[in-house]
Parts: sequence; C-alpha cells; structure tokens
Amino acid sequence: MQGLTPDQLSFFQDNGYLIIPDALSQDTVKELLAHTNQKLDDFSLEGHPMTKFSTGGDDGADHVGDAYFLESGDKIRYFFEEDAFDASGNLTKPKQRAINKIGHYLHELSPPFRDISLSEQNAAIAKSLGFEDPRVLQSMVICKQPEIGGAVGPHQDSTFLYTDPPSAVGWWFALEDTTQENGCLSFASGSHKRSPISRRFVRTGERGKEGTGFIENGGAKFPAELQGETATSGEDEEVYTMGEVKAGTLVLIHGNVLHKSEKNLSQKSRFIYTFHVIEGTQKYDERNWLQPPEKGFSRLYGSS
Ligand SMILES: O=C(O)CCC(=O)C(=O)O
Repeated sequence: MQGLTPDQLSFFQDNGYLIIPDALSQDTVKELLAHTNQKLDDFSLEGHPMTKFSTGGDDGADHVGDAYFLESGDKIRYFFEEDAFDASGNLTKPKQRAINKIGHYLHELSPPFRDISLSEQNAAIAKSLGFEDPRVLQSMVICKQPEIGGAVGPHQDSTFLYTDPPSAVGWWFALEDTTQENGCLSFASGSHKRSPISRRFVRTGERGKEGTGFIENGGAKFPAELQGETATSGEDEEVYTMGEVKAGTLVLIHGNVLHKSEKNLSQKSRFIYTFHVIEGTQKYDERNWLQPPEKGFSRLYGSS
C-alpha cells in the first residue's frame, strides 16, 4: 500500500494539515451515507437522555460531559444539535435532522466504518507520518445539520486526546461536499509549530457526578518532532484558510494545528466521518475524557 508522497508529507509538515482528494470512491461514500441514515432512522428516542453536543462556547465551561457522553468511548451513541430544541426543551426537527454527531466507537462496531478506519491504506499513511504503534480512537460522524448545524470553535485535537508528548492526528473524511455555506473546515496554516497544547480537556468530579473541564497542561506542549518550538502568536491573531472539499476527500489534521468550522445555516447537510490516531508507545493520560476500552485502543498495524 502506498503511503504519502514526499510532497504530501512535506505539505503536512509545513502546514499542519493535508487534503487528499478521492481517498474514498463515490460508491463507498454512498454506502457510508446510507449506513449513517439507517442508523439515524433506527436509534430510539425512548430512554435517551437527550444529551446535546456542546463545545461550551469560548471558555468551554459548559462542554458536554454527562455519563452518556463519558461512557461512549466503546459504544455508538447519538448527541443532539444544541439548536434542535425550543425554549421548552421540545425537539423542533425530526430526530434524523436533529443529531449533531454519532460516536465514538464506529471504527469497531460499524462494519463499513471499520473498513475505512482500520485499513492497510491508513496504516501506510500512519507509517509515512512516523507512527510506531498507531492506535485509533474517538470515531464519529459529524452531521452539521441544515439550518441548525453547530459551529466548532478554534481548537487543537491534542487538547482532547493528550499523550505526553502530544501525538494525535485526525483523519477526517468528507461524506458530502463541504463548502463555506454548510460549514467546511478551516485551518490556521502552520499553527502546529507556534501553538502549544497549553490546556487539556479532562474528566472531573466523582462517579455519579462526573463532568469535564479544562486544566493547564503541565506536560509536553509540542510533539516529539517539534520539541523546542515556542509560542509565537496568540490564537486570536491567526488567519484561517478555508478547506472546501468534495465528498470522498480525506483531510489529515495535526494534533497541534488550530482548526474550526462555522455554523451551518444553509439547507444542505454536511456529513463527515472522522477518527483520531495517537502514538501507542507514548503515555495516554488517565484524565483524558476518553479512556481506553477493555481491550485497549484499536491497533492500526496488523489490524486488517
Ligand atoms: O467537522 C468539524 O466541523 C470539526 C471536526 C474537528 O474539528 C475535529 O474532529 O477535530
């Protein structure tokens, strides 16, 4: 299997992201969308805690963190758009059009998503990126629904999936065309070299009263290959490059690069599938919101 070309690798190293068109065939995209829509039809509202996916605004104070969320690392669960409810808490959209994301174990429990996650192709890409023991975690379909699709503010993925030193890389597949109108990704190009992981998103509280919050990061702030880099700009000064892509495109996202997506107020959904990879040889923090399933995080080498 072919990994990244030298030009692709050098673009990723310089910019902190890489766009790879046609990584999935249009037939595969169709199958993944049909599978996702079936899941949205099938899940039940009965007994559902109606957990909304919230990033908690600018300071993250109200980031989602209930048991339904915290225990989703080895399950397939459904999180609602914040704007899918009226003032009395009733859904204003059919359930299929109200879900913000489905997560976080599709890469093991859903056969079509497993096929495009634990694949030889992805193992070859991980090898090009220098991973020794790449482990897959936190897979999700993000729906970004028409009219109410929530924004995702500027963030770095290693804040959420912290290893010491940081090692996360996101694999992000467009299942529909993404545009400025429906909330495509945008990137602060090169920010992985100037933006330290200064905060971490962790579990807080005791069992039964669990929550999540941000703490200061006392560990390494840049990955091994970028040790010695220092912060040279504030988050607020970054300029973002739009990443409009076609369905079937794979985008690789460095764990230190600042990226975001805006609200979707258009009439078109923006379904994507994403998972993350961390270096299994490095210490995965025991306070991270997502903890390993009993059998450990899924190996990419030797998995298929
Ligand atoms: O798809 C999006 O809008 C945001 C995804 C993202 O930022 C991530 O998975 O890290």
